[in-house]
Amino acid sequence: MTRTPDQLIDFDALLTEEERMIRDTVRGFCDERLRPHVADWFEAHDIPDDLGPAFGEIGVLGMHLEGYGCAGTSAVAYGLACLELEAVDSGLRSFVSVQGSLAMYAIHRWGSEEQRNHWLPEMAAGRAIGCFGLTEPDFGSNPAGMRTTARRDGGDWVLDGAKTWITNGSRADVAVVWARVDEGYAGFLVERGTPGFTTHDIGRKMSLRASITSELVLEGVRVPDSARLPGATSLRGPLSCLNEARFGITFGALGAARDCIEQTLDYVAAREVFDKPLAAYQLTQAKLADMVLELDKGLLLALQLGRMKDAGRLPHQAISLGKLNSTREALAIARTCRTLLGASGITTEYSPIRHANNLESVLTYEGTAEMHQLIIGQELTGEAAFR
Ligand code: TGC
Ligand code: FAD
Repeated sequence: MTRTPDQLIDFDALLTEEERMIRDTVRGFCDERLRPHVADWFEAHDIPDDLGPAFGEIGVLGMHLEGYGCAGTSAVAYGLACLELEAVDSGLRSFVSVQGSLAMYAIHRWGSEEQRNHWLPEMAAGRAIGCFGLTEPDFGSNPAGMRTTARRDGGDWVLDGAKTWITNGSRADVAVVWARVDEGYAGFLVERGTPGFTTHDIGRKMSLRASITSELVLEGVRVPDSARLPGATSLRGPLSCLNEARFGITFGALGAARDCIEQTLDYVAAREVFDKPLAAYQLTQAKLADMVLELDKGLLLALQLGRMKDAGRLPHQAISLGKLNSTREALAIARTCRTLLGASGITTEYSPIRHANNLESVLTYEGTAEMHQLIIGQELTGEAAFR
């Protein structure tokens, strides 16, 4: 009998020894430090304060970046870490994605040497937390319309506007804030406590409850020119960071799917209906077979994208294929697993409904499924159908 859903395709044989070692280290950390507590964090709509340093200790924060205290692993190894984290909860993978792929990547790619030296080692260790403020109340899918502005005032910049749905916004020591400037768009490092900068957490979430989501308000926030990311002058700045996070999600969402299938395999073996195990019914097996097929296809696509990324030839349109496929299929798998668990599936005693609710956010953030269809559509036809 196959023990894990990816054994049929011998997925491990496609990984290097180092990739398997990193994956197993993260999996061990997840089993010991995260999985026993995650249902409580989800229930409490909160995460512990020491998560950052704990992630820093195992080296997953900015792990695919080079230098400045970062591990410099392959993209595939980073993807596998995301997969293991999201097998626990999408909110925990989000913490790592936002820190490493969005905030740290923005500083690494577009920042000055001084900014890199100041922030990256602290962020890699989880002693400093970052957030990434792109979305605004009226501009989510279309960040080009943003209203947040930064205007020059002597040697300083003055920022006004609001960002919303910002992961870790109120926990962050530094917010990467994207704003409109006379010449286009620019990114700024706004430190917590800067006068005029406030945050408010968004409550009553039914999804990503083991994650903090906040609004950022900027009212006449004055920062020096040294807080501007000097390399970013157009929307390419923030969109290049999204590529990194979307790549991580391509692997990550499949972790949530794997966890749902594993829990469901155990459940259907133990649950007796009409005098025999639920696992022994053809309708159950058809669902299981289809889910494992989608998971394994998703893993092969994710790995191919990872190999292309490590070879330096991954177009952002191909990342859209991965983000769209993994989130859409993982959500379908989580919902199907929920059906197999019957009434038991509606409580957080079992993971599928928590994963399904989380995956609603994952389908939406980092570009909605529709945005990724449009990006792929534009690549195929040459026609931009966004506007
Ligand atoms: P467009 O005119 O196509 O491009 C503007 C400039 O950007 C460049 N570009 C890219 N560069 C790098 N990577 C990409 N993926 C890029 N896509 C475009 C382009 O070459 C151009 O550069 P330049 O220098 O010539 O000016 O832009 P557009 O305004 O038409 O928008 C295109 C569209 C709709 C695809 C884009 O706006 C988009 O992707 N929208 C979705 C927004 C989104 O994904 N937001 C995510 C916010 S962060 C988040 O959700 C975090 S969730 C927490 C977690 O990750 O766990
Ligand atoms: P809208 O853009 O209003 O879209 C609503 C619907 O319209 C969607 O179905 C969309 O696909 C569709 N639509 C939009 N345009 C078109 C079109 N041209 N054609 C057809 N359909 C269209 N943002 C950050 O900047 N940083 C973060 O850290 C962050 N974290 C997040 C955490 C969570 C839990 C969530 C839920 C969101 C987070 N976001 C973050 C915001 C996220 O990126 C946005 O929610 C997302 O980009 C979609 O924007 P919107 O919610 O404004 O939806």
